[in-house]
Amino acid sequence: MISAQEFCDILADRGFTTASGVPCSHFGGPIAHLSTQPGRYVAAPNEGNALAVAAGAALGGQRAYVMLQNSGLGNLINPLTSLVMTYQLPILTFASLRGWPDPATDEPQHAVMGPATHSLLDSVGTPHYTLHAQDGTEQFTAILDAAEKDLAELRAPFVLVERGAIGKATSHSDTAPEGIAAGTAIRIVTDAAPDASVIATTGYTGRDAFAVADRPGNFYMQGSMGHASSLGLGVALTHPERTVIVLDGDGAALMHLGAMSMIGHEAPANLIHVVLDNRVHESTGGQSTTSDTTSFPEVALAAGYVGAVACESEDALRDAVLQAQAAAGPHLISVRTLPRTGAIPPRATNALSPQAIRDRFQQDLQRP
Ligand SMILES: Cc1ncc(C[n+]2csc(CCOP(=O)(O)OP(=O)(O)O)c2C)c(N)n1
Repeated sequence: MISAQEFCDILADRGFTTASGVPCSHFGGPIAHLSTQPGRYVAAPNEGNALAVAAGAALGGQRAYVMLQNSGLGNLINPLTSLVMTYQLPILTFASLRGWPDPATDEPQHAVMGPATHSLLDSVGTPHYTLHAQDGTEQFTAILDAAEKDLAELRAPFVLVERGAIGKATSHSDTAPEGIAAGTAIRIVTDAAPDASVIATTGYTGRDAFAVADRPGNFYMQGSMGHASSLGLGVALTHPERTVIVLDGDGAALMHLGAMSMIGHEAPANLIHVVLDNRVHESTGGQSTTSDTTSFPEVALAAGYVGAVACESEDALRDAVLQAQAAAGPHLISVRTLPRTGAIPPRATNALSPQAIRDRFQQDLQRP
């Protein structure tokens, strides 16, 4: 293992002074380390944006690198192939290896991408190296030496990073957290809408929802970060008689913010989009999102939602959910939530297979 500081310093010594990315817990250390120094890390909403930021930096004459979870390769493959490889921009990318080498030791949402990561990069013809958990600075330096040759040939090498290959660093925030506990907020929403179908975004939100308010009408969306509201739209359009609630995270909502324009345009009267805004990617270690400078209610109203409110208290949240059910939507409810404390509850897929989650959700939709 190399430490987070070593990772960043070795890259900085080679002229890679800035980075962009979307968090994976594998990169929690470097992101926390870089985030303490202004201008060294651009927190991107999705992996394609991160790569394009690095491409822009390369155009501007700077060396930047990208960090992402391999589940985000889908977001990145378009700008990789059509921008970076087409214009031959030398970018260095670090991708984690969730679901690899043995997908059975990881969560089900990584089972397809884990074993496919190396061959996916092979299929687009971009070079890649693997940083193993036991590797030290010597191996890391050798990998970077090889990657430098690719960069000199205007290629875009990837370094695939095993779990535990890079050390952790503690992230800290100067601002005191405020808001409602996430589990409490979820319970308030589901209690106020007992007949609703509920779609919970990936990460801790789905775990909390499973712990505090499991019911057959809940769909726990592990993976597909940022697509909970689009899935909710599809369900809402198919079942206009049913209230559909999306429990989103700020990081996830920002990842595919364009979904809000689609929802505003389609205007499903029965959709309530709840954003649990804790200002961080808590599920991957608490890296900041950019939600402190984005107002979800204002975005929603500008995108065509019928109603949008920010709730500061438990009573306000309860009232907002009741009112949203009484009037045609789509509605957005934004709630400031606190960082979780104590043990995080287990994932729904510890108890239910993805297929069981699908089947009971579909059966529940048939309920009169
Ligand atoms: C495409 C993609 N990129 C990255 C991840 C890794 N990931 C899982 S949960 C998560 C954070 C989600 O943040 P947010 O929506 O704010 O919810 P919170 O964790 O704060 O509850 C991230 C980055 C992922 N699952 N998918």
